[in-house]
Amino acid sequence: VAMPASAGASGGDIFSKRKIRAALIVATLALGGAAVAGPVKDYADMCASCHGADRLGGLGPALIPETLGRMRGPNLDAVIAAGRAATQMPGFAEDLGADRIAALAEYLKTPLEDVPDWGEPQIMASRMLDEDYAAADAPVWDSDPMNITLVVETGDHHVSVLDGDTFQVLDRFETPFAVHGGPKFSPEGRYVFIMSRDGWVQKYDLWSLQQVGRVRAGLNSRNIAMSHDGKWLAVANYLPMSLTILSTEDLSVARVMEVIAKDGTPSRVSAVYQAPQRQSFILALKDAPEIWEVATDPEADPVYEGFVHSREKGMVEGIASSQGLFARRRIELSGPLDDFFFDDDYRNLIGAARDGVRGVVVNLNVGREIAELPLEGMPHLGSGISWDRDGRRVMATPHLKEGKLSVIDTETWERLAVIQTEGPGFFLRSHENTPYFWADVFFGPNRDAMHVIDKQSLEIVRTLRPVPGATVAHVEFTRDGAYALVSVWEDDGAVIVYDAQTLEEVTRLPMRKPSGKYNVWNKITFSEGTSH
Ligand code: DHE
Repeated sequence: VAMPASAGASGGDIFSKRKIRAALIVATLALGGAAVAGPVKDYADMCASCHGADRLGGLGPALIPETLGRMRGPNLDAVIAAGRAATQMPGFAEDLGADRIAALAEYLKTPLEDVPDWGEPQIMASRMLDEDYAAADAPVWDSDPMNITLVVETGDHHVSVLDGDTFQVLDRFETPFAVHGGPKFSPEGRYVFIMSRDGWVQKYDLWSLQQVGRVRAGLNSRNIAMSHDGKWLAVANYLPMSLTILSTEDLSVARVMEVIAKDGTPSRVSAVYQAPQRQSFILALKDAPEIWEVATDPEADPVYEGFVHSREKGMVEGIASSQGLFARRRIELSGPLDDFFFDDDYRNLIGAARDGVRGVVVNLNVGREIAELPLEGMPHLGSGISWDRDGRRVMATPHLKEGKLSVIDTETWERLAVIQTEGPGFFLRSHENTPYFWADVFFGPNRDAMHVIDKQSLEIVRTLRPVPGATVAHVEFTRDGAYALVSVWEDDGAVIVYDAQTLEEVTRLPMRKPSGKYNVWNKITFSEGTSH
């Protein structure tokens, strides 16, 4: 039975942890220790009641390699031995000892033998709509609704809702365990949808400051995308290999698309994005050389450039699996793409080839690769941003394996410049009203540095080091671009607000390992310099 993955949200009460351990021991004795000794039995005795008999999660998160392999922080043995701070997870060092803990950790790293069905009936059975939720007629606060900014706090699985003018915290609510990727706002900015790596999707009403409900759309998921009209939310899954499309209205299932490549290979979905001008979702397959385009508005066929253009020119074979809503088009590639970026009108997609040394440009209208450029050092194109420079539209991307940023001309697809940084970075951010873009140094000894770079000269104008030794990463701007919010990505971290012009610190808001930050206006207007 699926239960809300709310582990860890309600604080690290030592007494409740003791109670959990005591209850587990009593339960084990009552069962008479039926199974054979070993990690499977230890799992059943100690872990299953919170993490699910099938390791797919319950009160606590799923304990499968797809989830565990992604978690940063203390290693698995240490978490089993000592518990996890600020969560309900107790320590088992006394009960199990080092050898049994090591065996248990190894067991958790083995893939599941069987992935249970996770289709419409299972997803619908997991849906929980909050009974005490009441939709407010107007916001229950008097801040600018377009300048609300969310901070995902991964330290204790919460989101803080900030007034973007005063930086006052209006609410701090619990999320599912291990949120990943950007939350997505409804087009008018009232509702936000948040996804966890365990596949939970949470709907929250910013006007009422209340959760509306949750549903488990996948067992292990990558990210979510909102349709152009706000009606549908696509969830990219690794487990099972599917794309789940939910109704944003009530989190019900609109469609579960099994992801199977043209040659019959089942595939995980690397990521899904909204292509607003195309009125479609674009997704990349991780295990097959294909991109899919899924229609979200059949009424808008004339501007549905992807389909119409291709159909008229007869350039793409096997265009759509069907007509109408959620019709699917396949674009075949020479190899799978891991991570990608779109140009401004969503005509072209630039993706990172698996070899980590090339970028591949795919024209989505004609449905084929049109250019290739050298991008060694594993470009992180998902973090790319674009702006105008010398009358040309350029984009920049960090590299996960090298301390540099590449700046690319999006007309000729040539690399114009390489900016050396103090180490490999993860996120880039800018805003149309600021002359700079901000680049973190997420990896290596200089992860406490944040470069501020001139968008025209491409010179680093300042390197900020707000907390020596602490990771600083990910920037979001206020609606007008006047302030930049930077995460001090540590458990006793903070969001630091900088004046985006003078680069002086304005204020510091204590936060628990803040990761991404998301401003309503910048997101719903597809502001230049933000992720989409
Ligand atoms: Fe992310 C966004 C993929 C590891 C924090 N990350 C994304 C997106 C993708 C992606 C496809 C865009 C989704 C979206 O916003 O809709 N991330 C990957 C990976 O493949 C990678 C390298 C390996 C993995 O673990 O899956 C990875 N990501 C991480 C982390 O280790 C980070 C730093 C910590 C964490 O929370 O797991 C991390 N990723 C983020 C954040 C965003 C993100 C904060 C949203 C950025 C934004 O501004 O929109």
